[in-house]
This record gives sequence, C-alpha cells and structure tokens, in this order.
Amino acid sequence: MLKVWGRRSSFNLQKVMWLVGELGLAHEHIPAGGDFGLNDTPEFLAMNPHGRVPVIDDDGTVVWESQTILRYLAAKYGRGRFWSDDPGERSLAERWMDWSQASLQADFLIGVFWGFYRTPEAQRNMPAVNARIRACTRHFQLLDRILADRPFLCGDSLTLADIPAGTSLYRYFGIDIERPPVPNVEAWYRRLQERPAYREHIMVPFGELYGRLDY
Ligand SMILES: N[C@@H](CCC(=O)N[C@@H](CS)C(=O)NCC(=O)O)C(=O)O
Repeated sequence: MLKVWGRRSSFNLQKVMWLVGELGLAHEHIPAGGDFGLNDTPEFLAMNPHGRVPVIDDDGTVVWESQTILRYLAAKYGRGRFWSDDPGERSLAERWMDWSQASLQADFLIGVFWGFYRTPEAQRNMPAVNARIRACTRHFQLLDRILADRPFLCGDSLTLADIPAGTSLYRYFGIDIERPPVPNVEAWYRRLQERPAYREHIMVPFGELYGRLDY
C-alpha cells in the first residue's frame, strides 16, 4: 500500500495528496513534520536525507521532492490521463510544473506566504514582501491571459500543469494582500473547487502557520 508522509498544512504535501485523490489511490497517510515531528528521526532521514516532507513509499520505492513524486505517481498510475509517453506532449504540462516551482512558488510561497503571513509582524521586511507581491501580480496576470480561452492550463481537462500552480490559489486568495482582478484565474479556482480532491487536500485551513517560522 502506498504510504505518504507529511502534515496536511504542508503546501508540498498538498500537491501530492491532490493527485493521490484525483487518481483514487488507496494509501496510508502518516502525519510528519511541523508539530508532528518524525522527520528528524534516523528512520525518516534514511528515506529522505533532507528531512523534509512529503515522502512516499510505494511498495518499497521511496520518493521525495513533491514534483518528482507527482511525476512518479502520474507515470505509474495515471498513464493517458496525467502522463504521456510522448516527450513533447508531456512537456506541455511539465513546463508549467517547473515554472510554478521556480517562479510562482518562489515568489508566492517563499516571498509572500513566508515573508508576510508566516513572519511575525515586527520582523517583516515589507519592501521585500511588496516586491514579491508585485511579482505575484505579474504571474497571476500571465495565468489570467493563458486561461482566457481554456478551462485548465493545458486545455479542456485537469493535468499535472494545474496541480502546483492551482495549489497556490487557496492561500493567494485567502490572505490579506493586494491582488489584481484576474477573472479567468478566479473562474479556474472555482472550477478546481468543484473537485472533491481539491476541497479535501488543498482547502486546508492554514491559520496554525500564522506568525510561525519554526518549521
Ligand atoms: N522542494 C521540496 C520542499 C520540501 C519542504 O520544504 N517541505 C516542507 C513542508 S512544505 C517541510 O518539510 N518543512 C518542515 C516541516 O514541515 O517540519 C519539495 O517540493 O518536496
């Protein structure tokens, strides 16, 4: 049985659990990280030397790094729907995954969510946070243009492209920051909220993270 380690408030665990849910995979979830600890034990470090979540163990195959896990699960259990054997076709979704991690996640999750929401008010570097909020404005306006003529990032159906970027939406629209009007992104967000796996794994209240920098 597939085992998945991570805390439900972890952005990177959420991406993985969303796909697990979309694929309907039987699994065991083991809370780890944050207040649950476990990720600094020798057993955990033997699975992931970085001591970070998420980690999966799929009948003896251990994988860490959320986006690598997404690719692994899609290739193993989602052929046709979430994975193509044609490298060119596969790259259509993979470019959005990599852009999300390198650009959107860097500016939103690290720059804004950590810099603003997770940092106690007195310690915030607001000029730096505001620069990252402006970068997020540009990212979401770009997504808004892409989504003008399609319901999902790669076309008519949900693909791996939507997962890392779509995971940001619950927090982006849920914290008190300036946002541009992005009607196509908002429509995409509403579409994602119709999916049970998105509601269960992404729309997880994150108040426990406010003002906390310790994990
Ligand atoms: N690049 C890694 C980042 C992993 C990471 O930083 N995970 C965070 C949670 S999102 C973590 O383990 N934090 C320590 C903790 O929760 O105790 C990935 O995508 O999996």
